[in-house]
Amino acid sequence: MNEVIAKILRSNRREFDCLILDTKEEVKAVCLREILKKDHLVVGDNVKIRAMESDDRYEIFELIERENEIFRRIVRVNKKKTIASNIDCILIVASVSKPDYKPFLIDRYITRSVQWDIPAIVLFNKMDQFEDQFDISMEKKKFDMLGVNYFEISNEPESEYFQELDKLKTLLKGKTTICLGQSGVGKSRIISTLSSGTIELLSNKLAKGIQKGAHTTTWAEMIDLGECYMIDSPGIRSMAVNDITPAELPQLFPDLIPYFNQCQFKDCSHEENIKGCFFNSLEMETDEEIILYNRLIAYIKMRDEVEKIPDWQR
Ligand SMILES: Nc1nc2c(ncn2[C@@H]2O[C@H](COP(=O)(O)OP(=O)(O)OP(=O)(O)O)[C@@H](O)[C@H]2O)c(=O)[nH]1
Ligand SMILES: [Mg+2]
Ligand SMILES: [Zn+2]
Repeated sequence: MNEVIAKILRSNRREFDCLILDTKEEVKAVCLREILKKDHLVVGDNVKIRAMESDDRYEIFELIERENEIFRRIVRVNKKKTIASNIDCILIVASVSKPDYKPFLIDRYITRSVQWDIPAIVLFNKMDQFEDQFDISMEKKKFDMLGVNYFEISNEPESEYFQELDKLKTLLKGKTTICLGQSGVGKSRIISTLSSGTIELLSNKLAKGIQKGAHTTTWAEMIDLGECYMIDSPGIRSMAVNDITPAELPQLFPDLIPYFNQCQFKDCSHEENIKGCFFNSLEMETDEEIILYNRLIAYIKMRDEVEKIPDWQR
């Protein structure tokens, strides 16, 4: 049997669900031990597989080089843990109501998207429940300033924001997209809506799976929507940034770098009333200045967090 290229949709400890790219046939595959030793295969990986003689499964004999990775570093053992690969787009899902919108959490996801070098789109979900709980226009302005695209959406068909999901779908055509965001913001339901109802009760299915095997290696699962691939993920409990070093953090705020460069001292801490700090000159009269200041606060919060970790632990 010839070798074919397949994409990993789901990974279980020993076995992978793979989609043969040419034929769109879903098959089970095991991985040659020497590959597993070298790389830990993840959802989104493209692999070369061939049919096995012993049973009707396939074997993975080569990992095709990844274009990018969604990862964290494990601080204590100094290892990289990859969660998914070959991602074209990150959907940062936020809800405008229940759970409340948390601006600083979105800033953290944006920082990660810069670190991973993958473009992000912010979704303001549950717009059918929006009653001016926060100043959404300022948030939108912030994303405009950051060059981050956003959509205001709702999964309720009678809401005027439901149509926005069609626009999003057009944008995601042909792409592999991962949904990230706090638990309860609607990640699973968005995927279900985008599938036009062909994928139902995804959240229930996933939730059950998680309960069953509390620590299975299945972190995320990829769904083939025909026009695009979507990866659902369980709500991330912590968006700690403690695996980022104080030295690399400023580069993850490219919007602030031109202003950092205007501070009189190279090692400026940008704290309040620091001599020569550019940010002291902000008069907070325009929206732009307020947004800039809020981005600085987001930066300082993350910096305080990364500086708390002693270097030997990183
Ligand atoms: N009113 C309203 N409710 C929504 C909307 N989108 C999702 N929900 C509800 O919000 C709840 C959580 O949605 P899920 O899709 O399970 O959220 P999730 O982000 O997948 O959560 P985790 O799997 O825990 O990470 C469900 O009860 C959904 O029906 C929406 O646009 N409007
Ligand atoms: Mg879910
Ligand atoms: Zn400064």
